[in-house]
Amino acid sequence: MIEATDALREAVLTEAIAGLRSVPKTLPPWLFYDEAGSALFEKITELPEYYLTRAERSIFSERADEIVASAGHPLTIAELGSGTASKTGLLLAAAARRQPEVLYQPIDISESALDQAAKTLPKAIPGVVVRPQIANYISNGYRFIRPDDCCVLALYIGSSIGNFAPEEARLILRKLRKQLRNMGDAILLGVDLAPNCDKTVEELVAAYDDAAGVTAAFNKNILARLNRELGADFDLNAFRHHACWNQQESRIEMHLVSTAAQTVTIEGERIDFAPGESIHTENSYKFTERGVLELLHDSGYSSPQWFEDADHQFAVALAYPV
Ligand code: AVI
Repeated sequence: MIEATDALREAVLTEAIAGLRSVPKTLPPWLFYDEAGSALFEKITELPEYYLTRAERSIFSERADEIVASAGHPLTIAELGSGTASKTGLLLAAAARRQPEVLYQPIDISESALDQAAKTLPKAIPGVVVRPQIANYISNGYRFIRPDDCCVLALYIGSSIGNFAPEEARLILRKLRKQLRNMGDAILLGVDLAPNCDKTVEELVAAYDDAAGVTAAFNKNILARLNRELGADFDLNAFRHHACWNQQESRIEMHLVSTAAQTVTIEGERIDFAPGESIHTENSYKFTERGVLELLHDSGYSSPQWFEDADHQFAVALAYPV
């Protein structure tokens, strides 16, 4: 068993037991992202099947100047759930071409990811100053800094919004809206597109069920984490990774399916599984342009400017508070 802080261990235990007792069984996707899971997610972003990261990066490579020029001036760039901010450099470089200094405010729960961003970005892009905030943007408050009355461009990219149900997504966007002023501020939202003439359901499912099994390992890491941190006794070989497209909800679902009748024990709590019973671990919602427009309108933003990659796989929407 490895040591986690008491508060984190308590949160993992409470949410795991509640999810595994519910019908159908669930586990919350934030449990994916311990050190091992974050490393597996980085690997996912480089897989041939996982087109999302490459498609979004290609939009920024081609349109960063246009995106930044459409936002107010001078600009400070803030980012929710920035991680290591690997794609953000393209937008920061575009802003640094228009003004001598750009303040970048990444907000994330991972201190190590923020440290890496703070170390690498100013060296790579002269003029960029990084002011990280360690916060969980879902449950904690956060505040953007406005040096010299700069306009704020708030990034919520990487399809992160897709991991939340529509009502939660609206709450996240409304909370962000409260930080923005009406003049010159903007949000840049990255969304993965629903199947269309250029994207089949099979391609979409493959992005969540790759041939090398990295996504399967990422999904099973949630059980491995419960074994490591809570001393649970999940047999990882007795669960199968399953990814499927739910057309009605317009989302990819990830599940861990029990391959046998079995009982797992966590902190003295016995959880029974029937053969074929699943634990629902993640939803990844996919959007149409109309769906994004409605989500933004409902959350207090204008109709967006819309940027897609050349293969119509991914989009970023630039919208203003109304
Ligand atoms: C972080 N998030 C946007 C990823 C996604 O595509 O929904 C998480 C992920 N799950 C499986 N593969 C990647």
